[in-house]
Amino acid sequence: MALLYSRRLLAAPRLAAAASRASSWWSHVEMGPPDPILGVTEAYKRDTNSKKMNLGVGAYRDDNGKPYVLNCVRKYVTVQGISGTGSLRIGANFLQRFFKASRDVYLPKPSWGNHTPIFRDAGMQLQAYRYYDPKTCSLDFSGAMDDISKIPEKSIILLHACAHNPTGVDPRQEQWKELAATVKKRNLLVYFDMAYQGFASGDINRDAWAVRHFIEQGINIVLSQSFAKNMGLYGERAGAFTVICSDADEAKRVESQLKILIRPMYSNPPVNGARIASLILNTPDLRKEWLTEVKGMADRIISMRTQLVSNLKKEGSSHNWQHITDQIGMFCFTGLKPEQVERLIKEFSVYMTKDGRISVAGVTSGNVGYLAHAIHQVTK
Ligand code: PGU
Repeated sequence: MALLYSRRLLAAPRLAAAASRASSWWSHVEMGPPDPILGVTEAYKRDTNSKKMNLGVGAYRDDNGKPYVLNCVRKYVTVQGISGTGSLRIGANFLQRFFKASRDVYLPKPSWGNHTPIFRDAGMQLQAYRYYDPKTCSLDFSGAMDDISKIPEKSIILLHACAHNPTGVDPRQEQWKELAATVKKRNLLVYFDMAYQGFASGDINRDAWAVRHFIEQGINIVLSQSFAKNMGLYGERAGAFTVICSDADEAKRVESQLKILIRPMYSNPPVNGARIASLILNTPDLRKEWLTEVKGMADRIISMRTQLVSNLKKEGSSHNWQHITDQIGMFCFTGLKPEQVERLIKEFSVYMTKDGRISVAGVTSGNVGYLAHAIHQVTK
């Protein structure tokens, strides 16, 4: 395939040169044997007999001899989006156009800053539910459950699938179960934002647990995914928006409307990042290497959390910094106040968002000591 392709590309301009060449470097190259399995298909394709049968390749066919797409696969409609942000925006516009039950989208307090303009610009209304307790720097689970159980039926709730941004605080599996039960009882539409799959635990399957649990519970979710972080494809803008439908027919209808939505926005997404992502996911060796690298990235972040805390102790800080190691994912919600953040920036050139969030990905064994020193100076 690659050879044919390059020959096609090169044939015309090289033609004259080829005519004057005495011999080729490759004249000794013999015809290779056909592949024992795929070669059968090639021979089958060349055959003109109308009764021909291909019993060579082990790929399932239906009773009409056609490739069979499993029904459970047909229930997913996935469209490629422009990274996480673009995929969220497709979803927001889709809800605005087709979710007739409500305009209200409930975000965790706090949430990623861009969620608000994404949904607002798509014509939705933003509401909030309690999520984080600044006093304990951890999940306010009872507050969240209390608020969620009062959300009007058939509203939309946004959940961070894993590695919540900016707090680094996720529900535990038992808490996700309770949450799913309440969401089901209230008949809410769940919008999962999954921008950090792999960064919470280092394991992409474990990080997909909540999304899968909701689907297993029969909750028809929508999902935005980004491959920016877990594949390091930031500039490629590879992402996806998925709607879980109740049957294949519904999926077809939803897909047709998503295409209609996307056509006037940007017509088609760029192919390069998506090709890289699909190659990694579908090539066993690359997939294995990728999973190891994701774990490596997550582990380095975890080790920086530990080193930051031990360096703070070394500095003589008497505060309880346990939340730094308790929190997960790329971010740590330090609990630093805006004036302390300002001092860190002005006096130490340590930059972070005003809400006291640090991207632990930016901490290294070379600068963790300096960071701990700076934090200690503004918090003692
Ligand atoms: N959803 C969440 C929860 C995010 O944190 C981000 C990126 C996205 C979606 C969007 O991902 P993209 O694939 O990059 O479109 N948040 C990062 C990146 C900076 C930004 O704000 O775009 C962050 O630092 O919060």
